[in-house]
Amino acid sequence: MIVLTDLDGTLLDHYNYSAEPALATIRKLQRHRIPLIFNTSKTLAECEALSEKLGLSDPFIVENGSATYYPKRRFRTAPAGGTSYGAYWQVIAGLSYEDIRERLADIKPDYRMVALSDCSLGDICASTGLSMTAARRAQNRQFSEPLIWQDSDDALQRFRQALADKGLSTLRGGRFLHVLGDTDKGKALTAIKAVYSQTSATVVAIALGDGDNDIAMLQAADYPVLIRSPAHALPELVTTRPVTISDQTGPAGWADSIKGLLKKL
Ligand code: 2M8
Ligand code: MG
Ligand code: MG
Repeated sequence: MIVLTDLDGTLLDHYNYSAEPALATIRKLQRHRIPLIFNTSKTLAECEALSEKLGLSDPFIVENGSATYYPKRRFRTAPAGGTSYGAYWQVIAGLSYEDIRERLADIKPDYRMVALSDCSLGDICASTGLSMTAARRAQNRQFSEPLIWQDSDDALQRFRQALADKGLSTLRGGRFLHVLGDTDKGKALTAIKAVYSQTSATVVAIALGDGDNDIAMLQAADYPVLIRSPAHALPELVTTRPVTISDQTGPAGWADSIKGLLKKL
């Protein structure tokens, strides 16, 4: 069994980014040697810091499926497509940040939006509730550009088409609209499940998320879990698999849902 989880609004509280209500359940997964894999909009720098804080040593998938980092101390040899990146094997599925910025540059002036990378650190802290250190890690992007969309829904449709013509796609997170290459959290789940399947006979994937950008991951999972949000409605999930919907929001709902599934499976 493997567990893939979104971070903001799922394992972490939407407002204060705390995982506290989930800590005992994280330890339970560790005792059972069940990998806990972040699958998030966040950056490598953000994932590394959180992974260390929570005492984890599992892989993580960053920037909405754009790249997966496998710690070398857990994975002796490179997974398919992996190249050495410091203490990790890096498998890239998306486009580089520079490439995205370049493709976006021609389209951007036609719409009203602000890119995260053009915001001051103070503005990021104010709009997200992140600390200065955390905001710096969020700005350290490799594969995607989060935008604060300020234009109409009609304009958004045209923007999406213009992006598609340039090989870019968009995904909606809790606060930002993310521009990235042709990838998502679902493709990343399928790829990492294949890696685990090389060493285990049956790999079952539980996935937990609260937002639109989690839908592809939840559809690719064996046991999808929708986590309620204090800030927005549940996203619409169409699947034939048994869906768990948390009663509580954020990390408290995360913990209850995992405990329920562990009892059942
Ligand atoms: C952004 O990601 C969240 C994920 O749902 C969002 O779109 O609201 C990213 O910039 C991430 O790196 C950052 O930590 C987060 C902070 O709220 O916002
Ligand atoms: Mg989320
Ligand atoms: Mg997210």
